[in-house]
Amino acid sequence: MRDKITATPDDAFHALSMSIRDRLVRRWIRTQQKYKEEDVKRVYYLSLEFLMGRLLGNALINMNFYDKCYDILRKDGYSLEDIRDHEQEMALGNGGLGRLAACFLDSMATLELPAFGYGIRYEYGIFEQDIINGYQVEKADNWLKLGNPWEIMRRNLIFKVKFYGRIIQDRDNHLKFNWVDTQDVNALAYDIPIPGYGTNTVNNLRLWEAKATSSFNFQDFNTGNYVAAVAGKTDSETISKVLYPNDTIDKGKFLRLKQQYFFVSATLQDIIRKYKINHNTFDKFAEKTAIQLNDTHPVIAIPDLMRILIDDEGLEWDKAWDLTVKTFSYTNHTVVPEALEEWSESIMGELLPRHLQIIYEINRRFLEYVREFYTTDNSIISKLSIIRDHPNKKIRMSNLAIVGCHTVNGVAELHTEILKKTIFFHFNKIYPNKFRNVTNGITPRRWLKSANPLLSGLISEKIGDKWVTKLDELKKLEKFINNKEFLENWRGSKWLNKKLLINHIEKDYGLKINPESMFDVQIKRFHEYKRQLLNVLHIITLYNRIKDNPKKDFVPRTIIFGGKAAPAYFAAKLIIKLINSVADVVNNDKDVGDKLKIVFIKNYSVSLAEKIIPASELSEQISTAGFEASGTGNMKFASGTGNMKFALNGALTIGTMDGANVEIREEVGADNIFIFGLLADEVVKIKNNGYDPRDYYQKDAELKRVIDMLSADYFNKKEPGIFKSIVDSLLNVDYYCSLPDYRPYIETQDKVRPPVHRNSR
Ligand code: NBG
Repeated sequence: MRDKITATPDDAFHALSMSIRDRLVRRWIRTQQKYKEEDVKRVYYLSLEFLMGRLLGNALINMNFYDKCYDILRKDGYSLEDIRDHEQEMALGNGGLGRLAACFLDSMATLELPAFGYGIRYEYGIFEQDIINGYQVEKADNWLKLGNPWEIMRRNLIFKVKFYGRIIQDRDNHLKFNWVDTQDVNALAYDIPIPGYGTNTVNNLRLWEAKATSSFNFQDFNTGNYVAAVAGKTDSETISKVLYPNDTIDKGKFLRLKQQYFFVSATLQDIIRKYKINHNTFDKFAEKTAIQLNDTHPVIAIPDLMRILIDDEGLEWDKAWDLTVKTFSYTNHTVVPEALEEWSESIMGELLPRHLQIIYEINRRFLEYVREFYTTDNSIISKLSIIRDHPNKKIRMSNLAIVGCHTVNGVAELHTEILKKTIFFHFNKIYPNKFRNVTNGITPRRWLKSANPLLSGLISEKIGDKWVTKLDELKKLEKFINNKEFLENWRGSKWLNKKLLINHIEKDYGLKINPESMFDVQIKRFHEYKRQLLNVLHIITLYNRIKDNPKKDFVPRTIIFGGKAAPAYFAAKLIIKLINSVADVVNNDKDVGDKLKIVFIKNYSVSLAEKIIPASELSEQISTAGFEASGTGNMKFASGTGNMKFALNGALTIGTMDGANVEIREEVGADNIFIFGLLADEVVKIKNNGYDPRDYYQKDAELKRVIDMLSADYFNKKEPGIFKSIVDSLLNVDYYCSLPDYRPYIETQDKVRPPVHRNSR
């Protein structure tokens, strides 16, 4: 018990959240009851990642209670903003894939769809990033240490998940197998309410925690071996301990396959339990159940449903297969072939022997079909096979997904086309209607209404607030395109948002930022294909120009970076160090002054994105064309906003013809997005022709000078040689085509004009 004097801000956060959750629980129970009574078709979104961010502000906004709550608290001497800042982030995801899952939950609840999210309740989310001497240092994200007021433990909802063991053919039915001598782990459910905006619908996100089936091995315990006795318990509970911090590539890790099957098995048992409340047979299963697989991570669900239907429920193979394909669909999030998940056959066979057997049977039947109706060419067949034979046997999870789902979608038009024309070419020929595009989107509740109250207030004042659920409404703003007062207020809001971000930067980094400078922002995971390095080449170019000509008129810029690199991804981590080294020199150079500042905001997260994006004026979406499946950061203010010319005074985009940029250009018009660089097919062509990056280096004096400075340790005098691998890779390989895109990028950057600020006119 605390009173007003002893209560900490954290206490205030917990008290407020609990009382808001209480209000949600009533609606939540009603929603779930209604789904049950009406026996609706349910959609289950299975994802190994949910990058939810903070929940309090979002809940208040969706319940239409934010302003009222704000006033009540203020009267009591509390600030809602401060309280919100005390919420630990729910950072159970790496990047776009996990954030997309979170946005979908918000949208589905708002659309009142009977949707259920399923995932893992990781004890540790994505690592916390610190920057020490310019280098990324990882720390554990102990987000649950103070408890989580949003989750409700369902102590009666526990499922047993089996691993290892062996299989025995059923004596009476040769198609059935019994999976015995297994090592079991319990999955315990935790529920998080997902309120829709402006509706009474409250959906559910169910996350599983791993619990040992029995706490001790009594044999060991009795012989005095206490540590060995509890070791088994800790071992099984490590399954839900920590989120894998890689994005894009997570290959071959045993624990990760365990995580995948753990949450899939518990989820399918739960789905079937719910189905059986209203049904005695499986006849209607596919009519009542849609399961969306977020990337290949939950694809083991396909053989698992087959196993349940055949071994536990006694269905024939054909019937089980028909239901399975009609139930599942799969979203692909990457075209990089080396990033597609594969599991070694021996690992799969050891951990999930029955599943491996089922996968072989699925593959046998599929290849039989291919030979009969498509081709007998073995080189094509070996590409289509779910099992890869060479150099060692692997299960290709994407091939399994395509065969076992009724629909496969890419996440932007270009991406879907690349899937159909390249990596899944033959699959698309075999199943011409299976591939579909669903371009990623974002929830305007979090990314506009909540993150940018100034701008959203302004918008609602002019056109009402229907835009919060129907972004097309924003088109109505075109009427005000020449309205002086509106434009003035628009600029004012951007100015204030920049000031808020400046406060944050000055407080945390001790840097003085020029509010008149253009805020040029690249926030996303660090990956070579995203080309933060190209951005650095631009920065050094600007630096040289200022140094050469300090008196010349120059568009001042503050260039902001944020993002984490996978802990084992050396090249990406070195780019973080490079940015910080360049920042050190540029920010402290008297000739540069406030014309150019570089800020690396550490520990980039959903809540930091909510602070940075409203203040940004130029968004960098500069991946090598063909590599970024979609990009969700780029959509924050662009997608669906129609031809908002006045976006010229908001955030512009500079980018390649990649991912969703292509569609965004159609939406916002070519004058609100600066496009440059090689197209996806040109990237392929130039690589096939074996281009030499040194040609670009030799022919472009400005570029040569930049690279020579890196070779000469200009930015790292105290640590000579550390950037050698960057220079070597640029000049000798340049896999991501930074050199061919350098000149077009620089020329396009030169054209970007800053928005006009209130105070600068
Ligand atoms: C990522 C892509 C992004 C895309 C998100 C969400 C993976 C495997 N892929 O371009 O790199 O925006 O998925 O679809 O995380």
